[in-house]
Amino acid sequence: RAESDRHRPRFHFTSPAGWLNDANGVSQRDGVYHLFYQYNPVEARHHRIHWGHATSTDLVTWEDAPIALEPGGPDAPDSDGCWSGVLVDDDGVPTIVYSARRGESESAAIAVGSADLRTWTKDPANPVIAGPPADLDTVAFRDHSVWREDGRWRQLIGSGLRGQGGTALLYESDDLRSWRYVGPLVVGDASDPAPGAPDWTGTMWECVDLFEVPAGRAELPPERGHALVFSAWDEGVTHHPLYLLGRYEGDTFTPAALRRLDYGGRYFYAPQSTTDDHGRRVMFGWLQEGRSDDAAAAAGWSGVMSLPRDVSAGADGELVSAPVREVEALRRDHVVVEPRPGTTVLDPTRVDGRQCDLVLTVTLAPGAWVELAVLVSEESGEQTVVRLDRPQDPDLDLDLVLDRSAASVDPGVDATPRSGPVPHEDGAVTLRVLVDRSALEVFANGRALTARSYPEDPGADGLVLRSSPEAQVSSIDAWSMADIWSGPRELRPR
Ligand code: DQQ
Repeated sequence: RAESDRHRPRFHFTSPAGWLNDANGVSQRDGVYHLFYQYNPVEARHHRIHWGHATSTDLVTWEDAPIALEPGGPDAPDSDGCWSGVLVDDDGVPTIVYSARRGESESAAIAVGSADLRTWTKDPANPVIAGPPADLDTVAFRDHSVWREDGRWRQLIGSGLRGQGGTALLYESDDLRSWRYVGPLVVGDASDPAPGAPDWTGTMWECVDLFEVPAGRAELPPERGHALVFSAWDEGVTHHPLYLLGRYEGDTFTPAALRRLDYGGRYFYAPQSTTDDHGRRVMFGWLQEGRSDDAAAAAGWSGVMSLPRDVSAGADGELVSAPVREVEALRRDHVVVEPRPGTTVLDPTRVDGRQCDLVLTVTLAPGAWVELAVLVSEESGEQTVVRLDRPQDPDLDLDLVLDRSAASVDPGVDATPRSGPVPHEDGAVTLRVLVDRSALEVFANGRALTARSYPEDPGADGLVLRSSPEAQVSSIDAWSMADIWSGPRELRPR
């Protein structure tokens, strides 16, 4: 079974067994990166969630650490799960702030770690916040963004105000244990944009993450200096990650713009980020499955962690992301392909199409298009197509489209399209596509589109470039990517 599962990624982080979802406690301490994650080590479904833990010194290869948190006994506030949260440094003491789950009830809890972060002790006084403020009619109460400011702690907890929209509730504390409710930092409007829109803000915000936008290439006006990232949720449905650009000051966040963080929608869900020693904003997101629960259960694993992303402001001040440059260390066997007009087939003996990094520089005249088909099988006709279209109106953004209509002959996998706008100057675009078995990460001028694809043909490793005559593809740089485990990562169910 799982060892031979051809859909299991080889250079993305996956859990050693069972189920993985959100990134938690994303941080760097004494030079070491820590990635905790929502984890069910027993089976590949979301149930009795633990905190898994892995460490890395290079953001590329990972070493498993012992499970950090597991659900408490029948009377504990976290008897049904230790849900998402963060890791902070409390004057030298590593401290986790997480959501305790018992039945449907949600509260905030803490645990302190040994200096090596391998042993965790839950606070006997948990929960430290028993639930949402009694006078608010809330939709859910979970996930945490915690920071130090002006000599005290502040924290946001994701929630929704019934009849209004998603929100982040602001609290403050001197000691991480006793918290004072301040108020909603900002409240979304669940009626605008409309439900179903790709930037619908949902009725509840999961995994709120507030940070100062790293300036990157832009001069940031103060009214757009902060980003509040959240994942729009409604009635048990995980919709998509969004962010507000705005200004955080005092007890409020004044939004200036609402944007989509990743055009893959729920395939890059519940991201969490931290500032590392290089001053980068490093972000991880959860690549959900696009196959059925039964298929994941049969495989014995579910969920992939994204490559770490370096997130900063693009030239227009909006967030752009790219895999951290450390990922390039996995590149092998550089191939430069001179594209031909029309169709170019990449030589499968020179690039491993199941596991590769592809970079294209393209200039699209108005009306031009280019598409890169990956995971192509001539036998089954399967192909996953990444496409860029330039509208006739030269002032409009490019359209980035992921077409999975022929991605798999398995009717049980998600084939819905994904798309979003890509800003450009005179049609110039750098397109980067990373394929890792079923995991796909696409970046076009810094706009990300993440998804999953599950061809049935084990030999679906073809790479084909097609373009219209008005498209100029100057070059294709292609690399096979190394495994980060020695061979496929074996499952080690507990
Ligand atoms: N996943 C966690 C929650 C969070 C959700 C539970 C987002 O804390 O709201 O596993 O995917």
